[in-house]
Amino acid sequence: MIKYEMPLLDYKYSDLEPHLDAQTMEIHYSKHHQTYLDKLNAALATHIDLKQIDIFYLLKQVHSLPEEIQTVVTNMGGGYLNHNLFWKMLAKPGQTISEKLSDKLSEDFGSVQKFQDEFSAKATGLFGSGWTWLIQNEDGKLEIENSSNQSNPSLEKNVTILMGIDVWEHAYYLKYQNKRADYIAAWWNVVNWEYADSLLAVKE
Ligand code: MN3
Repeated sequence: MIKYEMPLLDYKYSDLEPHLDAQTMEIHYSKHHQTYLDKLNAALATHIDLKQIDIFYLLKQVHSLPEEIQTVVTNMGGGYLNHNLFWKMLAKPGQTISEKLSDKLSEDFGSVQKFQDEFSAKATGLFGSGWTWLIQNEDGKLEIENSSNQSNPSLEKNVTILMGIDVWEHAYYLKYQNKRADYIAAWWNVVNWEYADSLLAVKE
């Protein structure tokens, strides 16, 4: 039997105000994320022989699962995993960026500002629903990548995800309506730089 649970948040819904409003946070967590989880668990409950493993590894081997649940596990399991990551990648406003991360961003993008501009442009330009990620590839280089729907690059290749933004409309529509660029600009205020720094590998 295999069953996943909602993660706990390290902050209150209102802690990311005014950048991410409490109502959007509450609906996003308690309705959208909860629904991904419930539908994932419901699909898995039809196969009680499956063993509990981390959701990341379940998704990595989704093609070895019974065919009739592969699509629902990809979509709902992907949504479950991505939101687990998303909440951890957010923090109360006021975090500063470490020297280690700032140096690495400057090395790979020219400057922290250039990285942010490139990331914002990529997230603004993503067509439809999806995510924009900062990843560190196998060679140690930082890259920005988009994914559609509820996929993410670490499910397809050997990379580390350091940062990511949900650009599905449900992530911002209540406060920002069609103005995705405004949501992205506000999101920079609640990026968890410490989390990204903790995952950054630096070659000596
Ligand atoms: Mn979402």
